[in-house]
Amino acid sequence: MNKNRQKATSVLIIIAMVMISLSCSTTSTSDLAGESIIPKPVSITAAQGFFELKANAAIYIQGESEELRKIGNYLADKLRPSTGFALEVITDDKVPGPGNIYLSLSGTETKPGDESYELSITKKMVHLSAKSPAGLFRGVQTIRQLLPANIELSTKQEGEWKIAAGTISDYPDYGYRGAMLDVARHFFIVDDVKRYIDLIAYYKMNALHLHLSDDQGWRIEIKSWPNLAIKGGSSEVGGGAGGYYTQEQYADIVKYANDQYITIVPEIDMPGHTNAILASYPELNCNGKATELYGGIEVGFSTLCTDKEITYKFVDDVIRELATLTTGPYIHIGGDESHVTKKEDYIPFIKRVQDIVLAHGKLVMGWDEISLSDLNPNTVAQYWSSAGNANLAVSKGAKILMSPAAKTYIDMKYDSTTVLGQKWAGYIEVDTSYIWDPATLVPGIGKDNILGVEAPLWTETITNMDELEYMVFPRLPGIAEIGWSPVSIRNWDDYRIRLGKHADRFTVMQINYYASRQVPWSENR
Ligand code: TNX
Repeated sequence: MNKNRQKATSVLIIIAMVMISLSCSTTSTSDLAGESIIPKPVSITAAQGFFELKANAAIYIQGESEELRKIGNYLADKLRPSTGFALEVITDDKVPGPGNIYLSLSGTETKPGDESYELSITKKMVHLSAKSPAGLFRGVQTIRQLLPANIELSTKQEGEWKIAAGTISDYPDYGYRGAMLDVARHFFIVDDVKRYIDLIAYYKMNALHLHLSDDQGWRIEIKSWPNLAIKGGSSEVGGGAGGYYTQEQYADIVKYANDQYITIVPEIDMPGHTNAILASYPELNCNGKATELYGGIEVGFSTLCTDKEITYKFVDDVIRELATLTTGPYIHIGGDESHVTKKEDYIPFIKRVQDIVLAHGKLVMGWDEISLSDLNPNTVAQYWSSAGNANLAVSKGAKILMSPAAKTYIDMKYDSTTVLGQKWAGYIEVDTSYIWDPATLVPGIGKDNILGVEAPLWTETITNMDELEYMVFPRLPGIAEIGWSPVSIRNWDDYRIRLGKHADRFTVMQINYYASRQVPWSENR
């Protein structure tokens, strides 16, 4: 080769290298600010380069705390199967050397359950720090979402595990971000509930409200009233066998949720939506006769007998047992659609039930109708349909949990072609469920009045996990974002693109989702 040809060849090689590096710079690992994180973090600053997780990496946790070790183990469990790396979890007070992930607590927790976190990614290290373990757990979800989607697979993958460099500073807009699952209309077994917990945790939600009783079924063992579960648990919509959680199983669900910094809010709906109770104990009916079990989907036809003293003994026993199983602050007393309870009976009933809940050391949540009664301080009214009720609750000093049916009822059909679901609150396409602001939706109710947001899934038409996931995804990530990300950084055009990129994650996590045409999905379906 003569000198000139040598020169030409090296120029070509240099051009090729530049082109390769340019094309690499368009991959997702090059720009932290361009990553598709849901909920969108409050602030992201991108830097040059990336961190690469390699086989010799370990997860260091600061100090000897059992709780932090658990979070380290959780992260390791998520990353080990697909990377095939050992990812030892090491407790050490020293900042680790290069190549590792480091979880540490910093500063002082200003309020209990502070969920803020800071994530710093450099070529040398991924450092997640937070004021509380809950904040670390939320930050871990960000780390998962920053790695390639294949990180969620359960078998070893070939591939590079890179995270773009930069810093993220993040915290939630609302303290309560929840989902509700109706296990009364159709029963869902413990493993299903655990999967649902895993899925909502991925989007940084922190509450799961379980609708444990309704006309069609009673789902929690109560030792002092055993027939509730035995008889009342034996039915569901459509005539299926139903089911219930033993107290041990229920405690297991609560613990499983708590380990992911999710609070379980149990609901016993009363005085309406009570046919399963009335079928199990004749003495709770005004006429003393048990009703038939019910497998239909009508609402508003049943009521506890509010004049009988035994009704309050029943409520007291149930709430006492439930309170001992409840680690979170709230017990939900329902109170919705009591169409056959006279108003003059409903009002004192709700007042008395609130007092019972408080006497057992818990705070009250109830659907927005409870605002017709006196409300104890700290009672939360869950707005679902009546702006008047929600305003009344606020005027009585209550906070509001926002679950507007026309936006957050994820049992509503997406459009006229959706087979599952109902449509009484309207069709809810992905944009409809995303484009709203809790603080301005209901005139008279502002941010200071709002505890948070919750997406209820009623299950009259939903019978299994595949169907559940189809209704939940992709609307739930959007509602999680509404609860977490400030309205100033939320925007549908940006969100739909980020959501589209989550298709790969849905696929590897085997989530059955509705591929709305409003969203540019990242994979061909
Ligand atoms: C209304 S929302 C109900 C539920 C139904 C739901 C169906 C609320 C407090 N009550 O009993 O399951 O509609 O979408």
